[in-house]
Amino acid sequence: MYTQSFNVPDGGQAAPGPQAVPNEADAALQAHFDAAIDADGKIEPRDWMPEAYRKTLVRQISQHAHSEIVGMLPEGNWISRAPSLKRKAILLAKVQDEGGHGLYLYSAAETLGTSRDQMVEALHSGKAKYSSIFNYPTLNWADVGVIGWLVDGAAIMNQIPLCRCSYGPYARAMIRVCKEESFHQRQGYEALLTMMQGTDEQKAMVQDAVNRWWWKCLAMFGPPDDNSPNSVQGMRWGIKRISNDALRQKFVDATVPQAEVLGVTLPDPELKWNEAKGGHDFGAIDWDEFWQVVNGNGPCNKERLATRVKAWEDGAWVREAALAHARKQQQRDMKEAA
Ligand code: BYC
Repeated sequence: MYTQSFNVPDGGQAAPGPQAVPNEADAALQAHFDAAIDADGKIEPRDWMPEAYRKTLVRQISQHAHSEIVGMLPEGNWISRAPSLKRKAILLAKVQDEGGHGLYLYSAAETLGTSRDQMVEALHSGKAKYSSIFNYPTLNWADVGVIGWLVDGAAIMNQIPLCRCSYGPYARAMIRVCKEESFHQRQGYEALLTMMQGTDEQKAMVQDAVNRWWWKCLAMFGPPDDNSPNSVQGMRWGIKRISNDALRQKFVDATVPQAEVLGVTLPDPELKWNEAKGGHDFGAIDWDEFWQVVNGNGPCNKERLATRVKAWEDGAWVREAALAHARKQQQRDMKEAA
């Protein structure tokens, strides 16, 4: 079962970040917290918060951070094979941005009293989840464009409401993340537009990539609302603002006209406009496949984790050197102050 609960105290034990208080004294603090949530206010790191709220945030933010970091891998594979200097420079910048998003998010989660080392350990040991979407392979250059257009497009749809999340550090991190994601989405769409003006072979590559990624992107929004155990409380706390199904619907409705302009067919014979609901109907998502992937059995889960663990181990000397330097600096500062 995925959780970071092992590093978030359950009872009244004080966490290094926001102050925890014994349960008996909670009523007034709880009322203050509830009032802030009801008034659509922000909760900040030093504010009292229920432990369940803290845990939910650590779970979601750390999972989000891991997704950004693991998300660097499928596209990173293509940096050395980008078809031009321009595409290479764009892809390098994009992958670097994802690394930055991971760092803002780890920092936001650290304000809740969980260290980055603890979060990284949870990822590397397989306890922590990251987005299902990054467990699929990137087979050709069109996949890189489709990741920008559809994966980042889905990410933006999910993340714009998070800019209004009740937890201040997460909401503020998401504002910058969303601006950068918007660039990522456009570069992907533009790369695909270029390919769609090319040879028949290039057009076929784009269609093939869309066929392989479409359903995986719909599943990215998480299980249907009636099978989403965290949604009700997440919405009550103002962490989630729009439900998994509502975001999925918005994504489909926004993407259909973009596909028409691009000249690709979305691989769903049941996809059609429904005048009565003011949105598109679409076919059934394969949730068995989704859970297989989430539970570690997707096509690339093992490879992705192994790559992250190796990068961490290979970087041990850098962390040791940085710590040694910090210790020396501290000793020098203390000597000077004495
Ligand atoms: N993959 O009750 P639910 C990016 C889990 S980064 C894996 O609906 P919740 C990008 C869920 O964790 C994209 N697991 O949960 C980066 C829960 O399990 P636990 C990442 C998933 O939290 C680089 C269980 O299923 N974005 O786009 O209310 C390059 C039940 O779900 C997934 C974020 O992380 C999934 N797709 O809602 C390019 C955004 N979906 O934890 C692009 C922040 C669900 O109880 N996160 N699960 O064991 C969220 O908005 C929410 O956490 C979710 C799930 C909508 C993902």
